[in-house]
Amino acid sequence: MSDYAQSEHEVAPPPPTIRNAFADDTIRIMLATDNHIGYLERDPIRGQDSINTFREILQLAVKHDVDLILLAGDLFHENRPSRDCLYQVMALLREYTLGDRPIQIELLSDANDGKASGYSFPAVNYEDPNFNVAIPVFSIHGNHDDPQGAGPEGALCALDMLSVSGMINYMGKIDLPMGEGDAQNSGIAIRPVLLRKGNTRLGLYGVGNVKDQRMHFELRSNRVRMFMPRDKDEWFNVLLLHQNRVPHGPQQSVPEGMFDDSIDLVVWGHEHDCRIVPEPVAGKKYYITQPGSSVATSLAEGESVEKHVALLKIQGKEFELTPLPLRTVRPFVLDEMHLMEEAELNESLNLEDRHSITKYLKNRVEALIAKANSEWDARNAKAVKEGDDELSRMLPIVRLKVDTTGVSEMQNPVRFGQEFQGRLANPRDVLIFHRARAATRKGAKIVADKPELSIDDPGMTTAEKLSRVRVQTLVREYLAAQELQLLGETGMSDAIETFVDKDDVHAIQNHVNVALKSLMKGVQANGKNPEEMDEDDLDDIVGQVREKHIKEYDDKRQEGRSKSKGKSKSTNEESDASMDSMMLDVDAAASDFDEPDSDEQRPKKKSATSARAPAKKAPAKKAPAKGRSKKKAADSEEEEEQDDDDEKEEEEEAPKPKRTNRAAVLRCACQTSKKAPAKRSTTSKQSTLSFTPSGRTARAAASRATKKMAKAVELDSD
Ligand SMILES: [Mn+2]
Repeated sequence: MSDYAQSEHEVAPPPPTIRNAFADDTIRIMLATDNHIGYLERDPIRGQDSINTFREILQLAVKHDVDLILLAGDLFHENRPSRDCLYQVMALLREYTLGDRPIQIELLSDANDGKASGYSFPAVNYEDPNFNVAIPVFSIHGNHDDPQGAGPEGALCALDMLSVSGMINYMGKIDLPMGEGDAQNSGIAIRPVLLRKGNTRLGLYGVGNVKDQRMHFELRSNRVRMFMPRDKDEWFNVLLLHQNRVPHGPQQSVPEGMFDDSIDLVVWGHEHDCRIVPEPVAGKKYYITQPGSSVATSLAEGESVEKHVALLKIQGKEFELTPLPLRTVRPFVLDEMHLMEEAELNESLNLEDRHSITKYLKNRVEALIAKANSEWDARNAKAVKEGDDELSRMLPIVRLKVDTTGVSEMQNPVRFGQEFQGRLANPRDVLIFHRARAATRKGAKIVADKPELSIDDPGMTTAEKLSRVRVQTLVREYLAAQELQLLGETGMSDAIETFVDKDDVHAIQNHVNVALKSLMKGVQANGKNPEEMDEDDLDDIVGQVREKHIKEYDDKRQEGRSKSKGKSKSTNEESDASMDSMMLDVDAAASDFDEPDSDEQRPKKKSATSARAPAKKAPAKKAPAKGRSKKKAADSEEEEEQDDDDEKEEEEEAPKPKRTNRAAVLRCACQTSKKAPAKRSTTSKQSTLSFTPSGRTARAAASRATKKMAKAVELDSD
C-alpha cells in the first residue's frame, strides 16, 4: 500500500496553488497534528521535546498571522495527561492564542453546536464575550486522547477540559452509545464548523478517532453522515480524521478513496510520517495532506522523515499549502545492518570476537551521530540565513538495528549505549538486536503490534517479544488458559486493555458489572422454574448463556471483518435499505449565508435554542455528544421529536437509496449478520468501541433529502 502510494506520489502533478490571492478572502490556517504532548515526559533528555515543538508550532502560527490552527488528533500522548502536561499546554495556548488580534473568520454555524451541556457558554471560544481570542484552535481527538469513562457528563477527554476552559474548540466528538440498541441503529454523524472570511467559505468536518473496525463498518455500511450546507459546492470543505491510512491488517485502515467528492481536502491525522504535501487520490477530486507527528514516538523509519507543519491558505475553492520545517524536533537517524553480511565485506569484523563486533558497532554509531549533527547544523544554518535565531544543538536520537543471525554472543546493548552518554539522546536503546526468522525474513518489514503474535514464540528474543507483542495478546493468552467460569475471555481482555492503555481504572469493574448483569438476565429468562432446578441444571444454563454471550461479544467485535461471501449479499441489502448514507445534503440554513448580514441567522438560532436557559433542552440537543448518560438516553426519543420540529427547515437527513462508490471501494463482504443478537455485547464493551451519532432523525424531511441524495450519488460516481 505504501509502495502504491509512493508511486502515486511520483506521478502526481504539482501541488495546487491559489492563482490570484487576495488577503481579505484568504483563510490562513496552521496545520499540525499528533503533537503527542507528554511523550516520554519523564525522560531526562527528551522529556520536554513534545512541548517544545508545540510551542514552536504556536509561535509559527503567530508569525504567519494565521486565522486559525487546525489539529487532527493526539494532542496528548496519554489519555490522562499529567498535570505538568496540562499546565504547560494551557499556559502555551493562553500565551499564544489569546490576545487582541482581531478575528477575521466569521462563524456561520451555530456557536452552540457541541457546547457543554448544562452551561451557557458557547462551544466556540471566540464567540464567548468573556474571552479575548486571537487565534482559535480547532481540534479533533485522536486514539491516544479519546473520550473515556461514563460519569455524569458522559465520556470525556483532555480536549473537553481545554474546551470548557476556552482554550480549544473541540470538534468531531462522537458519542458513545449508552442505549443498548444504539450502536446498531446509528452511524456517525458529522456536523461541520462553518466559517467565512471575505468571499471564502470554509466547512470543517471533524471525525475524532474511532476504532478501526468500527470505522470500517460504518463507512462500508454508508452510515457516516455528513451534514453539509445545501450549496456545499460553494464551500471549501476540509475533512479531518484520525485513522490508520496504511493497512495494518484486514479492515484496519480507512481507504484513501473513501470520501465524498464534496470534500476538497482531507487532513489525515494518526500516521506519523510527514506526507504533508497534498497528494491527489486516484479517481477522486480531493487531496490528502498528512502532516505527520511533531515528535517521534517510535524509532521507526517513518519517524525519521523531517517533521513539518504547514501554512494552509484557502481562497474560494482554491488552496495552497506551504510546508514549514520544525526546527525544535530532535534529529533522528536510523540505520540497519546485518552482521554476517557485514563480516563478509569487511575483514576487520570478526564475528567470533565480541570486542571486534563492539568496536565495529561503535564506529557505525559514531558515524550516525556525525550524520545527525550535520543534519542539524544544516537545518540551523538555513533557518539563520532566513532570519531566524540560531538554536543550540540537541543531542540526536540514533537507532541502529542489527541483525545478529548466526552470531552467538553479543554485548548487552544497554551497556554498549553507556559509552555514548552525553552524546546521544537515547543511549539506552541505540542498538536493537534481532535475528532473522524464516517467517519474517520474507516480509522484511517488521510490523509492530502483530495482533496474532504469541508470547510463546520460541524464535524471538525477549527484547523482540517485548517490542512487538501487544498487551491484549498477553492478557488474552493468559485468560484463555484460565477458563473463566462466568465471563468471556475476549470481553475481559478488552476491558483490561482499556484499563492499561487508557488508564481507565473502572474499565474492568464496569465490564464485570455489565457482563454479570446480562448473564443473570439470560439465566432468568431461561424460563425454568427455579424451584425445580438443581445445581447441575443451573451449571448447564449458566454455561449455555455464557457461551451465547461470548459468541455475541466476539461476533460484535468481529463486526467489520469480512466473512462468508454467501451471507454478505442478503445482509448487504438489508443494511443499504435501513441506513445507507454517507453524504447527506443538509441545509444548514445555507441560503442565509450569502447575505451580508448573517447576524440575522445566529440570533435566530440562539433564541430557538434559548441561550439564556442553559439547563433546558436546547443545550442537550445541540450537544448530544456531551453529558449523554444512560439516564438521558431514555429521553433521546423525545428530544428527537422536538428536534424534528425545530430543525427540519434547517437540517435534514435521510437514508440514501443506493450505494455510493464508497461501498464499492469497500466491496469486501458487507456482513451485518449479527444485528439482532449483539445487544448485550454492545453494552459490555461500550467503554472501548461503540459509538452513536447525535441522534437526529428528521423523518419528515426524508423524502426531500432522498432526492438530493440521488443527485449526490451521481456526482459521486463520475
Ligand atoms: Mn494517533
